[in-house]
Amino acid sequence: MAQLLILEYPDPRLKKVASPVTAFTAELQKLVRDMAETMYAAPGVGLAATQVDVHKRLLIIDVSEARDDLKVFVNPEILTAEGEAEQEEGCLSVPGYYDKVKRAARITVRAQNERGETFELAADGTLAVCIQHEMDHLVGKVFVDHLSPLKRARSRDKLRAPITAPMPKAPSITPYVWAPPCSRSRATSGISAATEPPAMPVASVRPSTMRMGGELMM
Ligand code: K1U
Ligand code: ZN
Repeated sequence: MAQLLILEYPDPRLKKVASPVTAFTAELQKLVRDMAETMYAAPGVGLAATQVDVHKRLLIIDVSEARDDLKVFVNPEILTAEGEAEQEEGCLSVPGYYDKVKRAARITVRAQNERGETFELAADGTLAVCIQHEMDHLVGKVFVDHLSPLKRARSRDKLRAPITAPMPKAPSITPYVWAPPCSRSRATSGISAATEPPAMPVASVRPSTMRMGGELMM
């Protein structure tokens, strides 16, 4: 199995429309396994093939607490949709941004599994939200596309913004063995606030925005 790279908004490849799966091959089954490994590692509750740059109508979901109920939807279609529900959503392609989106409260879906067998499923709650969210990916839509232009710009800015974290400077004469804050806490380090080095804001860029030879993508 392999973990796949998840595309991040506003990568233009997230806008591609997926085409139907016509061959239920060992290659498709490997893609399902790799997507599952990627989703569980992220961690996420769903993943669409579009997000890993495969433009086929395939998505996976596991909303179970035990993370042991993987659902595979190939060529999914919504048969019925009713009611309205507004729930906070996140997206592995828009890391760190969450917002409420209005969707149908109850849906029925027809899809095939990875072996090509057709099934129908009625869903409500988080499963219904997640299926609709993942099906949007298959037509090139990300959840922030449901938001106002202002909120969408905010989500884009959040992905672009450097993270400002307090990072103590190592003193020149150390009365204790200095370690960066990630490897100790004030409670466990045994040093008081008075002896701790002053906090200094240091801009750091999250690694996901540094792909493409270290160049910022947005
Ligand atoms: O990127 C994705 O499409 C996956 C996304 C699915 C989703 C989440 C919430 C509402 C609608 C759709 C995620 O999984 S984001 C991460 C997340 O919500 C989560 C991760 C671990 C445990 C519980 C939730
Ligand atoms: Zn998503």
